[in-house]
Amino acid sequence: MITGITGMDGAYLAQLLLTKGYKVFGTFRRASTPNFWRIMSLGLEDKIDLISVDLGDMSSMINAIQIAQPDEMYNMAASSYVADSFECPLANLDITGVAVERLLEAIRIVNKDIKFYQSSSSEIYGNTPAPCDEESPMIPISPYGVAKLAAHHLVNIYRKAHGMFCVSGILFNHESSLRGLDFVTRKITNTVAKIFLGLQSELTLGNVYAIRDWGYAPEYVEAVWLMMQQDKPDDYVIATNTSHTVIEFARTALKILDLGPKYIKHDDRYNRPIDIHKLQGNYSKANTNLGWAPKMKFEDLVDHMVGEDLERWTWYKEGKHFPWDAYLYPNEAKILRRIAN
Ligand code: F7E
Repeated sequence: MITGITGMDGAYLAQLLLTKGYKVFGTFRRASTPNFWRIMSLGLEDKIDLISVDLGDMSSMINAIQIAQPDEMYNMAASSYVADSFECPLANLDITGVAVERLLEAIRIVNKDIKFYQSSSSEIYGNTPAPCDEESPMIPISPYGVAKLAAHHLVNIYRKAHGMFCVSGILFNHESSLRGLDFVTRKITNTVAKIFLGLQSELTLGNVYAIRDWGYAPEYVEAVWLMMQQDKPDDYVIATNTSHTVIEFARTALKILDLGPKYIKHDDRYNRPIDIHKLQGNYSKANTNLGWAPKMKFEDLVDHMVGEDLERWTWYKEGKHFPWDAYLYPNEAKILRRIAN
């Protein structure tokens, strides 16, 4: 069972579990605009069972657990946009943090043997000097980071107090062409593709000197699965051990399409009240215990994402597809009918 199956990690994890022969149940939050484009673009819509769950509602979680009767539960649901957590801190604390307590309690009540994975985040470190590993001080500087740290500690408590198999994957930034457009990498690659095709004239960014450790999302969900297959539950940092500035990402993306940096503009509206300056991880423990290591290099990641966005916008120009994230694929009606039934 995957909570947040409509998100980037949820969709990739579902794909991975299906290849391993799992039966996959996914929970999603019903919204006025359906959000199944990732599931559909991976061709998963007929292969998974969807259950509507609101992370604010404990009874809907218990109901979902009783329907799915999972052996493993992966919590990929959160309000994951850090900037938004400054605008709506209470909602973020509830959905990103308190909801994890609800999930853990629901498992404890229904079936303590269900293994639980929590998507923790490098945001829990705040400005602790890089590189960070599992032992580094955790001093978050965003409401989102505080919520993730609360959840992180709760997982530890349930492991020790109730003997439950629960793990936290401390994932550093991980990206792909299924990333939402709010996040800086996809915002850059999507805009650069549009600039190349003459559909947009500039790339407007906030703090371009922020440094992040960017990996490739499909590789990160493999690490997530490995954590759940260990004899002993434990927490793991998943990262690339390298880092780059936002402006480096933007320049690299522009260069791939032979565009210069003149398109990059600054707008204070994209600055956060406070921002982590540098995030870089150390994945040694995951390498030793899980045998995991990242494969895709920074330049290849940027190249891949630019290529995918260019393809989407080229289709659009040719009138074949509307590539926006909320786009309803032709099959969407089918999946919605199935949910309604
Ligand atoms: O920002 C700077 C921004 O929104 C990266 C989430 O998955 O990873 C992600 O959080 C950096 C920040 O990701 C723009 O200020 C500049 O320093 O892509 P982002 P994030 O905040 O690091 C962690 C590990 C998570 O757990 C989160 O859920 O880029 N930046 N200009 C900008 N950021 C955005 N979004 N938009 C800009 O225009």
